[in-house]
Amino acid sequence: MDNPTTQVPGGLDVVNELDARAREIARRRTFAIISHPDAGKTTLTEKLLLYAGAIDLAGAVRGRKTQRHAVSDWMEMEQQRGISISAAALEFELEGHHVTLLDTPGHQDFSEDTYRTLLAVDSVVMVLDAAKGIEPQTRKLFEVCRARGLPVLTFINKLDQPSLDPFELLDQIERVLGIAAAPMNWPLGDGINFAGVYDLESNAVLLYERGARGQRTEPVSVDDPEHPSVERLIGAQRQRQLIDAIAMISGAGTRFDLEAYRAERQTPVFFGSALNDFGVEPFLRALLTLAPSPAPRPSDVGLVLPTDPDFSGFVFKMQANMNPRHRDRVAFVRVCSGRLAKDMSVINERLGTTVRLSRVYRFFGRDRETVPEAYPGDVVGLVNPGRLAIGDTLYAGRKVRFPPIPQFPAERFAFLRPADVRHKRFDEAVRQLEEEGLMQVFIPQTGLRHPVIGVVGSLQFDVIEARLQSEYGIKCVLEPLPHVAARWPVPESEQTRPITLTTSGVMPIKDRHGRDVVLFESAWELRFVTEANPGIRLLDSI
Ligand SMILES: Nc1nc2c(ncn2[C@@H]2O[C@H](COP(=O)(O)OP(=O)(O)OP(=O)(O)O)[C@@H](O)[C@H]2O)c(=O)[nH]1
Ligand SMILES: [Mg+2]
Repeated sequence: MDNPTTQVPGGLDVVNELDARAREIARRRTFAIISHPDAGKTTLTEKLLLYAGAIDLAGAVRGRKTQRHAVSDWMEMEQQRGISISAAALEFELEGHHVTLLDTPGHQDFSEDTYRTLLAVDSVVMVLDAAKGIEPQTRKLFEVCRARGLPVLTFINKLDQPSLDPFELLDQIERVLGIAAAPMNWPLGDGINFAGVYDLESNAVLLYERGARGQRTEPVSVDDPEHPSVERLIGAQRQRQLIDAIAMISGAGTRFDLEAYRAERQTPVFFGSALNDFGVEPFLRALLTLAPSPAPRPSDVGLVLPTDPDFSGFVFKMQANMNPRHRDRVAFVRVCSGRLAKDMSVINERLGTTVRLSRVYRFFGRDRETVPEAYPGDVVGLVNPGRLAIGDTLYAGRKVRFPPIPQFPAERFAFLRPADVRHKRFDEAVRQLEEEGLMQVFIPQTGLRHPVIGVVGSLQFDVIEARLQSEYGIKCVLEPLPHVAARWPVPESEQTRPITLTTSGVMPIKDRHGRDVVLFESAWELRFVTEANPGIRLLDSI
């Protein structure tokens, strides 16, 4: 290629700008933490923040009232119940890296939020509970990571409690998930006998000291596992077990290979205990060195490279009322290419309208600060005046559209009405929660016309009720309906006659845009109506 300075208007400035951008991209790490509920994602997140110096004191997931809560579980209901409900974005600088970490909820009722979050990251940390191994939700989320080509690092947590045999855990990863598992360190006992981990790469013992939470223990380097110093550190029996384990790993085990990890053929595995701050620091270090920087993204005009000069990004999440001081709605945007600068004008591809970015925020749980610029890999928040929706592509310069973000079909339905029927803000509140993708809203065409809401899992009903109360001051009544599916009837041709619903157990209704929808009480009614209307397709999303 010719020297670009002779070709590009702007000469050296352009080249310097390109260099600066390439450097910013290379130092970015954007990842999500996933697992089955309760494996310890939020606890690990909190400890990673602690080591990164991003917080001074780790909060607890399920603390006493007076105790600090985890930064990523900022929502009132998350703190009351000790579970994560909504994915939280946390950004910090560490050792020259710019890290964006997204702590996701494990519960399947909130999995749509987790799936959307997985669209916005370049790699994943999978947390396993050492006593439980691969649990169903972990398996489902892993499949999503595989489909999206996301490299996975594994942290096996809770070694301070009785655990499965480490070989059994590795075997489960390989068997159930179908990916090679390369141990990076090896646990020395478990439960009350847990003495620490042996670093297989650097031959060092990291000792676990009970009750030493928050204190940093330095690894003790040893010549090899058979050295007498190892016996002094961990005792003869554990040393014997370690030597045997290493022999097995060297013989038949998977050895770490960066290429294989990046190509999703293997997952490097670390053992530790997030609650006890144990093994967290080496894991964080590995994350910085092993996890990939922002990757190219597919779009309607082919792959968008992070180094492409024009800005592009997409909205993957909306959240209203994050901070009681700013009762606003935030659209979370993953930056995919170019550079986003404050006051820049970008185009919303869906509407063809221009959006001026007068305020660009980065987030730390519920806290935010304005930033002058953002680069590929970053997750930024834009205050949404109702003109941005989940899945929207934003771009400047070359027009581009990222793939749509499908909505999960609702499986549970209920009438939603305010306890005080004259509540003025009710409609607005419902619209905002709908915009977040927390629920689908349908409008009956007869009767009192209270909205029918549709969700994937019943815990979402609790969240809707709690948030309407705490964020909008609206006490609501939810009346569950027996329906299990919503379908949009779409005629295959203009000649098709209107849908006939000659069975009980169906409810004709409309969506927000006035389109016809039918709710079904069971799969039987759905099949019956499908067969009775051959020229009409019944779509589960539109
Ligand atoms: N003994 C022990 N308990 C732990 C450890 N790590 C986390 N826990 C506990 O496990 C429980 C669940 O931890 P969380 O961090 O909330 O788990 P999570 O994966 O974020 O859960 P969801 O977000 O609800 O899916 C909490 O009570 C933690 O204190 C650990 O290393 N050892
Ligand atoms: Mg959590």
